[in-house]
Amino acid sequence: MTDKTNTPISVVGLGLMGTALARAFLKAGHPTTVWNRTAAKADALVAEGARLAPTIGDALGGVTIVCLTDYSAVRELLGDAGLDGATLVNLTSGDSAQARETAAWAEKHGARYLDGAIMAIPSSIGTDEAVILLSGPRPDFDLGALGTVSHLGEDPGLASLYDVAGLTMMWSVLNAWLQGTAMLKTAGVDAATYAPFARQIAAGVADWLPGYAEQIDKGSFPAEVSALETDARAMAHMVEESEALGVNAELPKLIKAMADRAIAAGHGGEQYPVLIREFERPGS
Ligand code: FVH
Repeated sequence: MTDKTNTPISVVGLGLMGTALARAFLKAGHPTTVWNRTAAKADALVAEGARLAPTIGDALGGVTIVCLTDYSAVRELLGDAGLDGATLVNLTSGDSAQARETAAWAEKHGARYLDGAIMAIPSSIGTDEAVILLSGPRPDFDLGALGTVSHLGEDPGLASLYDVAGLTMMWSVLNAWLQGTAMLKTAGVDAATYAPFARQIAAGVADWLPGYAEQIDKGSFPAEVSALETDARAMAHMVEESEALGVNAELPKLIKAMADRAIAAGHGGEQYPVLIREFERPGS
């Protein structure tokens, strides 16, 4: 691995995120080159010590971090840039198919290509809380200046898959919290009062994951704590309560419908993670 802070880095795309990435590299002491379609966005970084590449081609000398709106912008920008010999780390958000296609495309043009995903907001870049996922060829350079960096494997689609899986977790948890908040507000309980209780429940559920994951990986779901048919009775309360209170019942109904289908398929005596079948092969 090359020295932590001496690797020359280029950052292409100086939106909110790209600017934070470039600033973190500068702060860590990396010689940092920047390029942006709208050149004025580089001014502050240049004042802080970055070099402005006059053309996109000039930005492709060292390890090049790309952070644009989407993958079509990446292909549009880099299509004519001359990628032979370049090392690209594409931290633009997308899905795994886009990542794999872009990896094949970049490699065909002679570039070494890593895909990546940023699970962080710009203000946390450069701290341990910023999770940066990489996949593709194992890097021989260090991007630790950005935060907690993990290389997930050779498949370039993995970082995007983890990203999407993480977003699914995030929005599902938030929606569940909002559902409970809406219900409690009908009784005059404000969001701030409910939040610590909700947090405790979410943390408790998070503790179940390793045991449930073991059941999924073994494909065996003995009801050690509760059977799915018992859970489904509690789900009915969730639907009925929401409807009676006049709050949105779509999420409770979806949760119950999935459990009902698994029960109808003969899994009512098994434990909750047996529902993985409903996610993998609905109705099986
Ligand atoms: N901001 C965030 O919190 C999230 C956190 C998680 C991951 N994302 C992803 O990061 C990518 C960039 O997001 P961003 O917030 O920096 O986005 P913008 O501030 O809108 O900047 C977009 C940059 O992309 C440039 N750009 C767009 N199209 C083109 C193109 N055809 N050719 C060249 N550059 C292009 C744009 O340039 P300009 O408008 O300033 O000239 C900006 O530099 C994104 O995938 C998030 O999902 C961030």
